[in-house]
Amino acid sequence: MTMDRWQNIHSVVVVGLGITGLSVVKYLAKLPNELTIKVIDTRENPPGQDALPDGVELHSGGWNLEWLLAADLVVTNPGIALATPEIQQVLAADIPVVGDIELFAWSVEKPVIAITGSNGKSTVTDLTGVVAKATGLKVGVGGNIGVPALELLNEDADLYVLELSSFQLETTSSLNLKAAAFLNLSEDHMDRYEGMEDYRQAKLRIFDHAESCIVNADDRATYPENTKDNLVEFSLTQATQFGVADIEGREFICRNGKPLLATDELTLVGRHNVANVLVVLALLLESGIDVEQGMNALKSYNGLTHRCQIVADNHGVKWVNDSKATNVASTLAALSGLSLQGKLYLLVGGVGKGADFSELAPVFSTLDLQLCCFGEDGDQFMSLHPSARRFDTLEQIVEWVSPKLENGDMVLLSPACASFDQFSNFMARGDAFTELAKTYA
Ligand code: UMA
Ligand code: ADP
Repeated sequence: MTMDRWQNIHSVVVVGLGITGLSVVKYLAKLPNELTIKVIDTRENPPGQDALPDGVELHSGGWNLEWLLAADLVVTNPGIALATPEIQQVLAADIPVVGDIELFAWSVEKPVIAITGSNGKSTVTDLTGVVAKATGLKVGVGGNIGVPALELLNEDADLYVLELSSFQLETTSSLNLKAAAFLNLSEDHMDRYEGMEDYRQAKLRIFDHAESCIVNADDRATYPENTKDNLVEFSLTQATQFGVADIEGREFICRNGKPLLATDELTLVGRHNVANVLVVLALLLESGIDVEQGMNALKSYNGLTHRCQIVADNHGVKWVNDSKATNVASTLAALSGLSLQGKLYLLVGGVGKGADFSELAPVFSTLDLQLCCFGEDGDQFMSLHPSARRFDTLEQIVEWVSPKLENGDMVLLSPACASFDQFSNFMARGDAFTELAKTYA
């Protein structure tokens, strides 16, 4: 199967290094057919260049059209948009352009589960992996969550669970899935897409070769255009295959009306996490996995770092790191799950990615709020609440805030923006906040 795909491919150009590009190069170098591998990265000093295997040429700091147009296959990093003029020239020359997930699809021989959506992907991916492992399976968990999919093929596994971004799905066309979930759709990455429909269509590609398509009945944008008989719906509000029901005064997560567990048994907090758990169960049960042995792991799971995580709790003041909230919907989810006794100091800002933040204003107006705006697009939040105050950095905010804090207050970093203006990624931003919280709490 794999070799057929490669029959007429002798020269491959990998565009964009980073952890994806590096995983692609290493994977290509191990294939039995002797490929010529070249790498282009438009950055002056691309991450991963020191780890390139011998014999792989690198062109950095710009494009190299000659290399691109002489290739039999071009493999792009998810950070490179297909709309990039140089990539458009490659496509116009009938040279196939794929991403790392497509290469994974060509190779993988075990069942795969995949998850996409605007928010909750990493939580659902991680928890699906945790529960599947607890049932005794060997599970490889990766994709957009931070472990390149191709790296997973280095270890033996019974099942793969992949988080897929719209960027990765754009360049994937033959991934067979046991079960696929599209969690929700809200505005994100509007700097990369022409509009919401374009972004949605990229995500819908997850269902192209899925045996079971899990969709959110509370968000019709997650449904594929052509109704399929393999749709499985979940909902927090309607009777669907996977839903919640009140049974003698207690709320249960149910499959076809039959209770699986009570929501009060979950350690995870927030309604959005109940939805996430519905999806985890749908993915596993629809893939034919008996989740019984994984139920304790599901109940005790307390989430990934950087997602609404309490990082300091001193003198009655909670410091909460939700650095992974990189769009409006995720910040709204954090605010809707709050149980607040005092004032909320909310830290917002960073790279806005062309988003419209006005949706936050009505929610802000219901809170006892001090809004602290920072980073490149901090100004865009200034009109959303009368308390808004402008800072350059997280450090400046925490210095100003800490003498004011009283019992019952909360300091919440849920920035609704990407971090790349001031940090290498959302994890570095969350770590910086956590350090400050530990110093000032
Ligand atoms: N870039 C260039 N020129 C190049 C190549 C890249 O300018 O030639 C820039 C692009 O702006 C790009 C950025 O570099 O956006 C990122 O490239 P990278 O080297 O950081 O990429 P990787 O390290 O390979 O990380 C990628 C995903 N990054 C993106 O999709 C931007 C990671 O998702 C993913 O975890 C990793 O592959 C493994 O699959 C990150 C992400 O932000 C966490 N994803 C977006 C999101 O979740 O919202 C989709
Ligand atoms: P993703 O991988 O899609 O970015 P994460 O699980 O990392 O998703 O969560 C990102 C942010 O979205 C966090 O701030 C988290 O609290 C919030 N979130 C998690 N699940 C949901 C959901 N189902 N709906 C809305 N927001 C969510």
